[in-house]
Amino acid sequence: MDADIKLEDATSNTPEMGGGLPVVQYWAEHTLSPEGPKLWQTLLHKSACLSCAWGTGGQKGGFANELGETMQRCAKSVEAISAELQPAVSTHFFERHSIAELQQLTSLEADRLGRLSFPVILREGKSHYERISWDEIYEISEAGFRKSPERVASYSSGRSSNEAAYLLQLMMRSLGSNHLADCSDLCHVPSTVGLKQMFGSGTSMVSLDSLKKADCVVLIGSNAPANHPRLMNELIELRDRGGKIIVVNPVVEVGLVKFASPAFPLKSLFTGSEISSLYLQPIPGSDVALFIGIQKALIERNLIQTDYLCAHAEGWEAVVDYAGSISWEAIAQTCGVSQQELEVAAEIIAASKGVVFAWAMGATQQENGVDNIYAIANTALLTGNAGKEGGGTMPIRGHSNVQGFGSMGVTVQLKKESQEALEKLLGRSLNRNPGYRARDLIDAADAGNVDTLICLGGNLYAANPDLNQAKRALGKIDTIIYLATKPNLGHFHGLAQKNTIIIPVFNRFENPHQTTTESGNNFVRLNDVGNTHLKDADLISEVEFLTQLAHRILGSDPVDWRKLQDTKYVRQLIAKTIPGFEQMATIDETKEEFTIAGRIFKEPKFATPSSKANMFVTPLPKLHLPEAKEFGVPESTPSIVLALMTGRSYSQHNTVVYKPGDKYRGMPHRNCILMNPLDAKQAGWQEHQQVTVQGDAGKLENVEIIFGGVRQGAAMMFYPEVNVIFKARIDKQSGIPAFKRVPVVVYA
Ligand SMILES: Nc1nc2c(c(=O)[nH]1)N[C@H]1C(S)=C(S)[C@@H](COP(=O)(O)OP(=O)(O)OC[C@H]3O[C@@H](n4cnc5c(=O)[nH]c(N)nc54)[C@H](O)[C@@H]3O)O[C@H]1N2
Ligand SMILES: Nc1nc2c(c(=O)[nH]1)N[C@H]1C(S)=C(S)[C@@H](COP(=O)(O)OP(=O)(O)OC[C@H]3O[C@@H](n4cnc5c(=O)[nH]c(N)nc54)[C@H](O)[C@@H]3O)O[C@H]1N2
Ligand code: SF4
Ligand SMILES: [Mo]
Repeated sequence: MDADIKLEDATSNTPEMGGGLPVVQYWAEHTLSPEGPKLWQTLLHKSACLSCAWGTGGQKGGFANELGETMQRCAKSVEAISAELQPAVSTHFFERHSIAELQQLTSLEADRLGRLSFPVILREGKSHYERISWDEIYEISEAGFRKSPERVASYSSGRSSNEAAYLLQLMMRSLGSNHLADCSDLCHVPSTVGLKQMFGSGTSMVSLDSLKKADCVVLIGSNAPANHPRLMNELIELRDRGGKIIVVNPVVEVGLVKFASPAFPLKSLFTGSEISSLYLQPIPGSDVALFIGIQKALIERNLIQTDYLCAHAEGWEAVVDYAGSISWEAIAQTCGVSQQELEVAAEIIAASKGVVFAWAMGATQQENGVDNIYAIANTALLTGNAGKEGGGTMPIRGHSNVQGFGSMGVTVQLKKESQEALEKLLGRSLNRNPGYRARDLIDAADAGNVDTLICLGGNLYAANPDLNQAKRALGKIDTIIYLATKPNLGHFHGLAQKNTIIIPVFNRFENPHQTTTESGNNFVRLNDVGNTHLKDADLISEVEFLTQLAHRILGSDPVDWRKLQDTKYVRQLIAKTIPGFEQMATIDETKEEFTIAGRIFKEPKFATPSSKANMFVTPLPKLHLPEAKEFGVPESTPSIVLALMTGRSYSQHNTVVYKPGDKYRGMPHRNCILMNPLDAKQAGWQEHQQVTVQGDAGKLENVEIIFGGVRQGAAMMFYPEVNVIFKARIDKQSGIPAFKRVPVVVYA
């Protein structure tokens, strides 16, 4: 930790540990409330948790992980379920409230309107959404998708099922479009791109049972206590068996220092468990430099595994040479972490038997996101920690089925095997033009190149940087079809030029069909059918809508879309066309959930043509912040330029806010900026003072300063609100926007 930051000062507003009694209290409040019985029923339903990709629940029961260990449901799961169990938006709501009024709602207010329970349309020139018949929905949608394939697109978010995802891509590819933008384009796309290059497989190579054998975890850019709470159980157990945890994060997240998990009530609920053994606080966006430093320390101490590298890796000599050629001064200056600390990290890693390198958005949402993945995985390889029991690379995935979407072919980089299998199925070659990723889609729409867009869940508008651009871009699309469970900001701001349709769908635990999902650990879950609490609701399943639409546009040859309304047949197609999913063919009979073949590497034999890992040199990033005057702030105004990290508060799920504040960071509401006390004091400001925070696309005013354990020169704010102030700066290798290093100027 930086010598100049005292954790006590920075975190005087926060609880002394993550998790703890507030979590139990939250459970009790909800499960004992009037919604309690339905909540319990849903928690016990045999389906995967809606919230994160850790993937609790399924056939082994609502509380079990894939190894059958129970007590694995967290409060975030309850939060997600309870939002879905809200009553319906009232029948006359949209007649009574104009778009202008709806646009005044905050994310939380939009979500609190309740569940969508009937389809609506906003027609060109009209001020209100109105109810629409299914016939007209299909007419408009069909006309929309009969446009040129290059001008139709989809966006999706990883809460829907594998079956819906598969059908979406099959419909789009049958139409001749590759424009399958997905939330992963804003999330783990650098992990997918980077890991595929290196290991031939774009997902985690570590299974849960292998993680349980690790004696060291390097946790990079993850706020797991809030976003993947059950991963904390694994970290607690690792510390209990004498293992070490190195945290890499510019912010001291209190739950990564100490965490009290309700899964270990006697042991830890009151005292908490120590999590980090070493806490490194780099400058935002500098992780490549930090890992080059660790590599350099390993090389200088002769701690790299040369025999392993010779046998199992290509390109390692260049990586070693590069780390050797960069000076310690340049490394320490770029990442803001001292040589000494990096040497300690290197020694811990080298002394451990099995090291898992795990990361989330702090590593991926950067202008050099793919280089971050390379640098992390290079470090794993240099120490022989890829392809072994208890070691490896582990991206911590986001949405509960986001990884399944990628596997199902909702990606602009379709696997060769799948492409060939789909071509065989469709009896013709697929479009080879690269499709739009999420950011390309916004830019293409802004340039007037998109006529029709279907959004399978999500909130494309609010998930993007530069909300004014996103709004303008979506406004140039003729027809937008949103399939959603609950209203969100996108439905009120992301409006098409002619027709915006919102179609209410069943969620995972209500679905009339069996569905499957895939966790971040490559484990496929089978979700039982369910029913909805909504009375007289006119909901549709995603599978039914997609197959009906595809049938209208494409007929029944070569694909009999209507037959695919029975999802068993979709699973049979998946088994035939998606490598590693062969077991899908029998899952309906066996009910056996399974680990996808060819992804978990317990031996250093990878999925590349040579079976060796490919290593790539990662250039030291040149991090530069503009001066205040470049933002147009005069020198006479006291100001400070900071690297702003944007992310999630404790009680939100992506663009959907459940509760305003974040008690674990001491931030009482959403219009706060978490700052280092020294930065604020140097600018002459007090805690709780209000400031303006300005980026290159706009500003937010009356932002309250909160002192926190964030390193000097950096700050943190919450999305989606903050997305109005900055433009996208993109990683050229993966197309992801740099949400975690936004240059801003702050002034009073
Ligand atoms: N409850 C809940 N669970 C969720 C979600 C949710 O919104 N709510 N969202 C889901 C989704 S889609 C995702 S992608 C995941 C997100 O899970 P996370 O990635 O854990 O979430 P973020 O809030 O984006 O921030 C991650 C961390 O990155 C750190 N960070 C910022 N910049 C840097 C940097 O330059 N370097 C390093 N090393 N660290 C940095 C931040 O301080 C923060 O602690 O969670 C999933 N689970
Ligand atoms: N500044 C900043 N911006 C970011 C990020 C950041 O860290 N900082 N993170 C990025 C990341 S990692 C992600 S993943 C994106 C998230 O982007 P998205 O995935 O696009 O957004 P969500 O907020 O998760 O979408 C929520 C909506 O999904 C709908 N929904 C929920 N369940 C279902 C279902 O079963 N079916 C259907 N059809 N709809 C459903 C509901 O209507 C709900 O309102 O945001 C990105 N944007
Ligand atoms: S860790 Fe993730 S998958 Fe498991 S219960 Fe919590 S939110 Fe659900
Ligand atoms: Mo995400």
